[in-house]
Amino acid sequence: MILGLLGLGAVGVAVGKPLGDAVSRITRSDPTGLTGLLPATAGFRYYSVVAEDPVIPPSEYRLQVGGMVDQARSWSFDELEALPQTGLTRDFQCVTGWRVPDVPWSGVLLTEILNRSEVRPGGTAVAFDSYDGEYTESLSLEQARRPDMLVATRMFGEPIDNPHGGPVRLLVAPMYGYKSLKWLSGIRVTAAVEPGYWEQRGYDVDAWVGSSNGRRDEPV
Ligand SMILES: Nc1nc2c(c(=O)[nH]1)N[C@H]1C(S)=C(S)[C@@H](COP(=O)(O)O)O[C@H]1N2
Ligand SMILES: [Mo]
Repeated sequence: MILGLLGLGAVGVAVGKPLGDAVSRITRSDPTGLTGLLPATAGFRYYSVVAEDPVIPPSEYRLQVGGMVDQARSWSFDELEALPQTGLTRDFQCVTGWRVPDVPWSGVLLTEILNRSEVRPGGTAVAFDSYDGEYTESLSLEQARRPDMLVATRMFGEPIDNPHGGPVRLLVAPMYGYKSLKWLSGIRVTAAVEPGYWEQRGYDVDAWVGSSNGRRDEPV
């Protein structure tokens, strides 16, 4: 892994591995590092915890939904696009300090997918897996049913590109960016919250912007 090229600087958390230093790097598809200056994704820094990002053609994409549900199944990209679509415009904010205001997203509300899966009575949380084989995330079932939790297929009115987690990523709009898992491959309903990748390394599970992680919500 190539470390720290985007120069995010020190992260003011006392616990865990400093996220910014650990994972920020320039995309292979953009060795000039100018991605952040392109209009489509202006302001975004690119993050990945793996050396080789997964590349998933939309025609091969599958979202596996299982765990404590009565209707486990997989969804193709086209099937997701045939479900009711929701648009959300929200600030996107990384816990390391950068923020992109008013990002338009669209996709399927997580609760729409959960409803169609028929969550069993013992299910109280949701775990998320990535095609990268490393990154994971989690939400309580109550959080997952909020109207600002999206299985996102579009960003800035375009299909989500590969560095930003396309064809399908999670958008956890009211929380720090690390909750918004890229290259979403699986949704599992669980009996208890299973802390995700950064949460196992000291970051808050409940990552509400401005109320956690030492309130490091000032844009750099
Ligand atoms: N699979 C995966 N998802 C991920 C990450 C990651 O490293 N791998 N980084 C997270 C962090 S810390 C942030 S701030 C956002 C960044 O989104 P971007 O890379 O599209 O800018 O993705 C989140 N989702
Ligand atoms: Mo982040």
